[in-house]
Amino acid sequence: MTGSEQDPIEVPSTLVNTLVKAEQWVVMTGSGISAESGVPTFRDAQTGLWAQYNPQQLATQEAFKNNPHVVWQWYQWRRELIRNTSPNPAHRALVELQRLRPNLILVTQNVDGLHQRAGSTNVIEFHGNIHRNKCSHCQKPGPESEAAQPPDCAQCGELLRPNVVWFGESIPRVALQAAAQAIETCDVFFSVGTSSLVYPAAALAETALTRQAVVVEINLNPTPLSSRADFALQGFAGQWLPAITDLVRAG
Ligand code: BV8
Repeated sequence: MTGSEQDPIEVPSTLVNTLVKAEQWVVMTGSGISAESGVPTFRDAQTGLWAQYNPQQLATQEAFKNNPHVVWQWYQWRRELIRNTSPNPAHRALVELQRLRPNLILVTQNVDGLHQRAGSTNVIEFHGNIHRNKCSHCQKPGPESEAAQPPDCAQCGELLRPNVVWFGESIPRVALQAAAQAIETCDVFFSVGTSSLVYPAAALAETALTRQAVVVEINLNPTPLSSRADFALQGFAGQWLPAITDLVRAG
């Protein structure tokens, strides 16, 4: 089910007044914003062959070291699934919001690249991008590959791996700094479609709460952020974001 199939929603007027005035926006998204495109969220039960695996166990250096072929094939399966999806109204609303608010900074935990496919620019990819590869040893970028097994690095001969941030790995410094800098000065911080359980991404909202920003959460379900956010909008990102965009445009 998607946002467009739902009853109409009402954006709180106090939030509308804030958003019409807010110039510096930071929007942080999680896998919930891609759910309406058909990309399973990170904690959705995996399907078929992958039902027996927990993503948190697969998305690690140890899993790749012990079982590179299984981990690689999991990513090939996800890449193929993502290639067969399209951006949804939530992604497209963020493109329009970035047109209306050119200072809007979009930080995503998602690796699917759907924000860029929708037309968002300067996307901060906090956890990397599933469509890119790098060497598991020398870290040099590697070409995309349809291969069923991880290809060898042209530079050092070790195995290529997806260029995503695995659990236990540091967030790319440039992404971390850009996100932190954007939050320092933002008027409004949106947390969209994330369970706010994965750190340090979840800490971004916590930092925004300690600054002058108005914090807005959009999520189907309550999260650890919901009770602390200034506005906790429960429901589909594909419904709330287009409604908010219409009101800002009418501003
Ligand atoms: C690190 C890429 C330091 C891979 C991913 C405190 C500080 C620092 C680290 C930690 C810490 N505590 C614990 C840690 C360790 C760990 C962590 O956070 N563990 C958690 C599970 C407790 N963090 C790390 O390891 C990070 N690294 O800190 O390094 C370090 C360095 C060296 C040595 C030691 C430490 C790295 C974390 C990055 C992991 N990589 N992705 C891949 O994709 O294969 S994370 C993965 O989770 C995805 O990127 C995903 O986006 C992200 C977050 O999950 P969500 O997006 O929130 O998805 P989820 O399914 O949970 O929720 C979806 C939500 O959407 C739900 O709430 C649902 O209700 C909602 N929803 C669904 N549909 C809709 C919707 N909402 C609106 N509309 C809808 N239609």
